[in-house]
Amino acid sequence: MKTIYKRPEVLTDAITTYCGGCGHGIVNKLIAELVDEMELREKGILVWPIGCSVYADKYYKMDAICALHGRAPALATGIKRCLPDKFVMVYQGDGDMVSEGMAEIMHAAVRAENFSVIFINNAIYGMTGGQMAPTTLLGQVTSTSPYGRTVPAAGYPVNMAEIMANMPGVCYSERVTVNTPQRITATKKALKKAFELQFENKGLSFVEVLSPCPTGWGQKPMDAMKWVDEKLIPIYPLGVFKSPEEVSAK
Ligand SMILES: Cc1ncc(C[n+]2csc(CCOP(=O)(O)OP(=O)(O)O)c2C)c(N)n1
Ligand code: SF4
Repeated sequence: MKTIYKRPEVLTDAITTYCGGCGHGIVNKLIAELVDEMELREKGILVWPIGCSVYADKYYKMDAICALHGRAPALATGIKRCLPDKFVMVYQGDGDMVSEGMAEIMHAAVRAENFSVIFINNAIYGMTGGQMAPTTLLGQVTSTSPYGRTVPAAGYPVNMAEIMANMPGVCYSERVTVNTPQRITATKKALKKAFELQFENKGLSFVEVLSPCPTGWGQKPMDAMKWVDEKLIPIYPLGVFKSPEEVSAK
């Protein structure tokens, strides 16, 4: 009988710690599928963050390391510069990247480091109990903004995909989401492109994924999927903000 679907071979038997309806689980599986399809298992090193993905190194049968808070791009820089033939992927949440480690991602982009970055934007600190993150929306109620985020108290949400697109050292920046089957397919395509560009040595490739966090948002999984459409996408529009075609046309 023809196999039309199977569990990615790179995955271990570990049960993930993600909540039901969490976007991390979907993106983690897309990464596993791409590792299998692109034969990255032997040549890849995955750099994981602090946050709900902190245990992700246990999910893949391949080399991986967990970086301290926000430091994944700095750690990946060392790995990639020492082992330039390796495929290096960085994975970070919004608290980890934009709050704890904004300097690291910005300087990695400034230096045009040649690795791929997946940025999981769920507009909240998931792991530690739903606190406000730099990506939290104005008016969004979190455990540390019980009356909603305001500009005088906490400033504006940060649009990372647009910021990264403006950095000369970044070759590709796209924002995607995983709240429908079609968009999950589009996310896989974006990740594949980011991974492929690394083999062309064009600089940092960046994919932001709007990711539901039903637990942190205090919503049921299906409501969280709808909330992505209703609240997140208007502030964080989907799309390609920079592609190598544009870079070479300049
Ligand atoms: C220096 C330091 N600051 C903060 C924390 C607490 N902490 C651990 S994970 C995390 C944020 C995780 O949020 P995010 O990166 O958005 O990932 P998510 O859990 O939502 O996937 C924080 C604040 C810590 N352990 N150490
Ligand atoms: S708290 Fe949120 S981000 Fe963390 S595993 Fe649960 S749903 Fe996912």
